[in-house]
Amino acid sequence: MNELFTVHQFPASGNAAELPDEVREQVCAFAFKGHSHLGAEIMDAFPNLALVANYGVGYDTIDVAHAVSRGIQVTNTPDVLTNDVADLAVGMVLSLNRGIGGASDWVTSGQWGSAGAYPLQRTLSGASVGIAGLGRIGRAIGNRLQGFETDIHYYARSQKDTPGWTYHDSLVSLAATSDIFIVAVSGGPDTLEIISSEVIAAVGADGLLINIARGSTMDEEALITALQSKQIRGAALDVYNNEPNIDSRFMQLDNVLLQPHHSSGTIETRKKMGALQRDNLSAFFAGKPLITPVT
Ligand code: 8YV
Repeated sequence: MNELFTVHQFPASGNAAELPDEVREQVCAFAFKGHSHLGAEIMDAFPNLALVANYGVGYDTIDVAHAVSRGIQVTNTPDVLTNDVADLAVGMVLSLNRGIGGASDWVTSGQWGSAGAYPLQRTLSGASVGIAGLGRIGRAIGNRLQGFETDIHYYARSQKDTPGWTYHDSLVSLAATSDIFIVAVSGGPDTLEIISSEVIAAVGADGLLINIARGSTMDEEALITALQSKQIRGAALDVYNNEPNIDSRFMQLDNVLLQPHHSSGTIETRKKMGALQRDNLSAFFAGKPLITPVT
């Protein structure tokens, strides 16, 4: 980036006013990374801002409505991360369902020798998998889990062309049907806490909940209560509210698999995400059409 563009680092304090006025006036594009809020106040500190190029497919922390109102374009990095995100979701399903983490601890702690065989786990083949959100990532998860001979159900705003998969028009109905309930919806105001206490209750005492989407989609208080009281069998989470300083009660639970929001975190995919972000910036500066605009 530094060779291609004149780059100014945004102040670590988050306070745009720390940048000299002439720099704020010169800046016309942001290379945005991370999950902090990018709202009107920051955008408006840059009078000539015309592009926010996001490093990531999800742009829920960017105030897109404000960007549009100011004529600021927004781009993201779709497709290049779909496979890695879906792979991690499947890894979380396999690991949680078979207790792979606990089984490893069983060996390393010597319990295999002292206490005998590891407690029996559950079969994945034949299980009902419910996927909330059938965008690129939800579909890729379904395609993979179909290979494990599971029965795929999904919730989306409308029915999709997915022969053999069962559509549900309500999240409660999907959760009630699922042995394994996977959240793959986009973040943002439309999906805020849509995984409500009612949906979580419907997952049931035999059910697992996987969240690969955004912490904001979840009623986290209800999830923690359900996990503490074993109202659901377990949860595998890659995303939370207040990352990376997540609710410490998660760390006290024995029925969770916790991942540090790294579903796109491979060398290959992060390179592709960076290249796509850079290519959007290059297109913008060359006056060409943006490659992956979201607005
Ligand atoms: C992050 C993600 O962008 O693409 C997304 O929406 O959640 C991730 O790939 C990544 O962690 C970089 O912030």
